[in-house]
Amino acid sequence: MRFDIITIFPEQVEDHLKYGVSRIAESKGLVSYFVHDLRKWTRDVHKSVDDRPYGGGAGMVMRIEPIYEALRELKREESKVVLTTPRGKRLDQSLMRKLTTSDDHYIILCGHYEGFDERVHKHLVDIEVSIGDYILSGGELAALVLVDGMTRLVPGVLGNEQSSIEESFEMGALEYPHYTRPEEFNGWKVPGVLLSGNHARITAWRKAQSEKTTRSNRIDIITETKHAKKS
Ligand code: 6GU
Repeated sequence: MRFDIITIFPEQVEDHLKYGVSRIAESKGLVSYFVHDLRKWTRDVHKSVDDRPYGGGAGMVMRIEPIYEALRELKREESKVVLTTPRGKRLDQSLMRKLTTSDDHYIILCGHYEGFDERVHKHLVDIEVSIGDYILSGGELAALVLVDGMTRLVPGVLGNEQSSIEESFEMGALEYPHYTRPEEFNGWKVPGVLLSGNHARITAWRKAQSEKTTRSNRIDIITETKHAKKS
């Protein structure tokens, strides 16, 4: 898997990729990351990536030319171009998995300012992704969320494949609580059932706990999964 990330804050993105799952994936030779400064593809002395909107109004608009030039250099036949923008398709674990399995080269454009010249959306981008219903000041964090979530799904990246398969969202329920030593800390005890050695009881307890948390925090994923299974 290869990611090319185009941004006006290359240091921020590069720095993040030095830690955790991306560092491991890269050191195993399973994923490579290339971070590019969008200003590299500007031609004016000010290296401007944005301009005032036609028709007037507040804010600035990302210009198409530097993006076009960047893609002309980076894009190959098989590349998919992703734009991070609050108006994109909302990212969830199933989209994360679908993207990871369907292609091997992603070019990610990090959104900024008021948005992009509409011709970027229309002619240069394959997929628009939002990471949730709120507004961030820039697309870098969103791009990093996407890259992190996809990287950990690349086969061989995680030590324990099961840990990603069994996880929350795709199962239609949130995780059950975990405990480790000591058995008692500060008067706070580990639930007795987990020390019982009775695996049937432990499994039943975990399922009940998982349902309780999901009902109280995320009733929407219970209903969504039911509907998905029917269709
Ligand atoms: Cl992808 N970009 C920005 N700027 N804000 C967001 C987002 C993306 N997803 C949710 N909020």
